[in-house]
Amino acid sequence: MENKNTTKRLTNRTAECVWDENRQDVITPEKDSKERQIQSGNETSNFSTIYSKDLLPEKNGEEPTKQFLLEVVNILLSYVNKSFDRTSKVLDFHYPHQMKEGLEGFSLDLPDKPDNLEQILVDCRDTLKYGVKTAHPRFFNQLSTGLDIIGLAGEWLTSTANTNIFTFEISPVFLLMEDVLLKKMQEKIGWPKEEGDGIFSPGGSISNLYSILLARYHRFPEVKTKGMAAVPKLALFTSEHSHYSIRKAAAVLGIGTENVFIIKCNERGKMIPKELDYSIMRAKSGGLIPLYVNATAGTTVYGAIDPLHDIADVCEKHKLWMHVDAAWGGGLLMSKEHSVKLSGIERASSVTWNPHKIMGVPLQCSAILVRKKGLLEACNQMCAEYLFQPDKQYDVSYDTGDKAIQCGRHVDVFKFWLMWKAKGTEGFEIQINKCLQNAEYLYSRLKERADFELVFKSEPEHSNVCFWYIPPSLRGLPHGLERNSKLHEVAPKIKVKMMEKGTTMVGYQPHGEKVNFFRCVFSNPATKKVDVDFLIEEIVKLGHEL
Ligand code: ABU
Repeated sequence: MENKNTTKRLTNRTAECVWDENRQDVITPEKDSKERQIQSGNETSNFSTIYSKDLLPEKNGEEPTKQFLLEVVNILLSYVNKSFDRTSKVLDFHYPHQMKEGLEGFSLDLPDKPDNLEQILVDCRDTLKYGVKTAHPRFFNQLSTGLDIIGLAGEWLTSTANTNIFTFEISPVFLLMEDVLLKKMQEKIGWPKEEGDGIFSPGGSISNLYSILLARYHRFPEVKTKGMAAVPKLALFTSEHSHYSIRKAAAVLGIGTENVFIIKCNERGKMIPKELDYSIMRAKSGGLIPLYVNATAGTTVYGAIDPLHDIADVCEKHKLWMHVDAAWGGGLLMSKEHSVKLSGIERASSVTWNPHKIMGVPLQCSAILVRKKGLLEACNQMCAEYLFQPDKQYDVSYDTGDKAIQCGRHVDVFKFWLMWKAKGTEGFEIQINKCLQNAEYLYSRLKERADFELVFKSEPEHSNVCFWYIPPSLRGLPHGLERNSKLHEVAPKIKVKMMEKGTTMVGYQPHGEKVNFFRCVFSNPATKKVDVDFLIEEIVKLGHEL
């Protein structure tokens, strides 16, 4: 499985290594020959004779560990540089069967005998090579894009610390950082200082699940011990443009997707508060107990922000829990220019906010923020004695892990805390404003062109721009079924070519009665106007013959 490129690359590595002179001084003839190979700079065969068992904590494992990790860093640095390089591809696409068959020495099969570290390094490099460069300035496919270098350092440090964020005992620094971040986020939401609680969770869907769990426990605390048999038939409300995780959480929590009432939106994708009011009354007259309303601040496809004050009024009228799913829109709270769009969020009982989206924190980083202090713990606490001993030597209120529905929890806060330190609040503001400026630019470019149609005519509220490309063959057709069915095929056909060519990536989907259209989202601060122009021209190039 010799790979010429790898051998060449590993040989070149010699010049890049920083040797530890002190370590070389203490080499003795008895030392392991592998270590001597490394220190003599005999690089070509180095890693091919070294195995993971030779690394720390193995005796004399310091030097091979250092050289191995330096090589890994070289691979990662090369990837980081390529990710930001406009002349490199966004992806080197291969179909699943091609990957499974194995590509140029890259095999997914797992061996019984260990592979040597040369192969492990090749595997690291190839894993990145055949993946997608989500930090590329021309990757517009997802809400989470970009690569923040400080955030990356934070993630590396987190993995190196390799601890679990459930008790102060084993995460003293990270737990206090989590507390600091949650308080800052609550302040941005606008809750009074004496209120507010929260926890970081593994993604927006889980944060949304927490919100329903809390709403149910708040109204029917007996559910914790007696289960759903002790609870009347509940009704939840969310808009037709909201995220599917609300319905999924209803299924998980035993409420049932049929008891999630889907509220109509206006043409801009915003929930219509009157429709919400009618729907709540209909649910009541059908014998259900309305419990919870999810308002969305930044819908997944349109980027629409529901009218939060009007929805809060309806919730107050019917005494319902108001949750705001601001997974996507929460970042706008960091911008003086755009935070006003979320006015009313301070009236919510709970908020989902994903810093791993437009704030650019490396995946994953999502918070569920709850206005009522103590509710999270009361709802989820199980007091496992082996972990949450009440007689520890410190204030055990810092053992926040029992607020979570998980036991083990990844540390998602350090990279976020480090980024906030490195940018300041104003750095996030600049970054977010830039993303929205890119969206405004794309919107204004498309508006003036005859070969594109915008899905909604008004200016973007967030950084989503939704549009159809109309190839010449469809331009003369009258609007109707035939045109729609042809138009429905355009975006997927362009997307296939785009993936195979690897120059850019943008998502598409149908929505309601609207046939397949592109959704371009901006969350990467590396993207510039030139990339927006590139996207437009690339779509035209790939689609004009269709
Ligand atoms: N709500 C999860 C992210 C969806 C997206 O990136 O399009």
